[in-house]
Amino acid sequence: MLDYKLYYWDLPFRGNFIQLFLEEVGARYERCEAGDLYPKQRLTIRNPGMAPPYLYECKSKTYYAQMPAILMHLAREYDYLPQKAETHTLALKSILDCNDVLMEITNFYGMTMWDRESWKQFRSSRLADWMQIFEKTGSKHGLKGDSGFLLGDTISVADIAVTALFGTLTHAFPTLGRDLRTHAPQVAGLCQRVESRKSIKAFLDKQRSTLGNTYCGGQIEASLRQMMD
Ligand SMILES: N[C@@H](CCC(=O)N[C@@H](CS)C(=O)NCC(=O)O)C(=O)O
Repeated sequence: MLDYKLYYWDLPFRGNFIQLFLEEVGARYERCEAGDLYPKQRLTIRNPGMAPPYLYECKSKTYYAQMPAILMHLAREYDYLPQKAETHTLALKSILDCNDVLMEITNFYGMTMWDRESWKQFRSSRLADWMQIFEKTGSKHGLKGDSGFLLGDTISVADIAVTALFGTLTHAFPTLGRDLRTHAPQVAGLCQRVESRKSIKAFLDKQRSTLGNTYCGGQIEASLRQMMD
């Protein structure tokens, strides 16, 4: 008996935000091909949504789209949200920040390809600033290189999101691991710790052995790869 079906391509990019969470909480789920719903069924499902990921919740026969909304829904279901108003809001803010980074690093989902100059500028300014934003958020809530979490002393959905963002990115593009260790050393440590959690590790080991260092696929991944040195 399944709890969820996740409709996404066999790619880490945005799907891993949901998959790492489902693995962390031990939910019974299967990943289904995005094309089973997208684009033909996107207007006919309960709660229509523009693009994958789509999460189907079996118990309510309900679909959810928009990665941040899906994660917030799951976090509420499994009690992975901080209790205080400020940190609760910061959990959502962190997920939205992650989603912005995904959009920026893919140049608005491949609307234009990277060139050396624009990539250099992005890497040294906005990407570095994004990393520092997460680092400062973590520091404020007691995150250390070898202990703690982004928003306090308990794991929350924000830790899953930040790991799905930077763990996935630096695995796909190891050279960006240097940037993360420079601008956000404590976040780098957090990603390693979250990736080592038992069920997440088993999932990532399997995914990485089949997909290698694939990230978001398509021409935009090829363009990103050309930028790495
Ligand atoms: N804001 C949405 C973005 C969804 C999105 O752009 N999905 C990509 C794949 S990661 C896609 O399928 N785009 C095709 C489209 O928008 O038609 C979310 O966070 O889930």
